Amino acid sequence: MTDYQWYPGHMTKARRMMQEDLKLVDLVIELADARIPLSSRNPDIDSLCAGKSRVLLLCKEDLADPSVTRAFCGYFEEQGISAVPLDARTRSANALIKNRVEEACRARIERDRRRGIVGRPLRAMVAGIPNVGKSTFINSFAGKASAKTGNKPGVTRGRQWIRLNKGLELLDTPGILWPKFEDEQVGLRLALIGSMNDENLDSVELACDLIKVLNNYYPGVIKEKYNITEDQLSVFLEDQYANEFSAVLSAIAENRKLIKQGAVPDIDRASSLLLDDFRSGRLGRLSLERPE
Ligand SMILES: Nc1nc2c(ncn2[C@@H]2O[C@H](COP(=O)(O)OP(=O)(O)O)[C@@H](O)[C@H]2O)c(=O)[nH]1
Ligand SMILES: [Mg+2]
Repeated sequence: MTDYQWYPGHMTKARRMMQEDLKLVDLVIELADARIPLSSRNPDIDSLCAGKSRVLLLCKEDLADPSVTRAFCGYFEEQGISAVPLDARTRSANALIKNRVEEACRARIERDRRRGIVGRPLRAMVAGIPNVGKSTFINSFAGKASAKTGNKPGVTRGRQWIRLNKGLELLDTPGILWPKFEDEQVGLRLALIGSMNDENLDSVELACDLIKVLNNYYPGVIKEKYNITEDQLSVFLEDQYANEFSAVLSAIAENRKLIKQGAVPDIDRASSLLLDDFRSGRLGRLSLERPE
């Protein structure tokens, strides 16, 4: 979880650091989450990166619905954005990404050639919202433990370049971007994938929202995984803010033997279990958005 709160001051600072680093690079490698490729993109990325080449990586594709990810790649392609899905923990997409980087920078390479400039490497930086996989990707792409992984923002900012080959250098510190806040649904999806600070969230409420979202896109998943009956689910969906709001959570608690003193189903633990099962892929590869 990120423990970083995006107060206006933090956003101003993040924007300033991004703008400084952008002066140094030809290309931005933008990271989004494959499960929510729209909600996990920074709202100002287009204006921030105006005039820069760009490649979009859809991280955590191992957790996302493959057919939805394919649809999103087509959707971005139509907008002239080259998108590559990947599991950032592995190196399997490295060659493809290097190709896309060179494609995206072809105009600059040509211009250098016309002007007789030789040996100037392309310079790139990685950017994205917290927890999207920036450090993990830099490690895999650079092929050594050159960037810290983990969830603590605010690591010292020195400008160091990682030389990937003769033609390509990567800024070792990624640009940390703020997410979209205006749209409530966007905030909910970010919370569901675990990219908001859980301490400020009501896990029972969040788990109820997850059940609703999943029921919309993947009817059957919750029922099958936790042996929930159609009745329990429909009572929940019809009456979620009344007394029976926790019918499904109670059933999950009973199914998983999460029982409090007095034989009461522990819906707090059931909520955490459900969220955790979803985030770690134990409910399957599921996407929470579709192309618009
Ligand atoms: N399953 C999966 N987990 C990933 C992937 N990329 C990153 N992670 C995990 O997501 C968490 C956040 O990654 P990190 O690289 O620290 O994100 P950053 O805040 O953008 O630098 C870590 O626990 C990573 O192991 C991916 O492609 N698939
Ligand atoms: Mg990081």
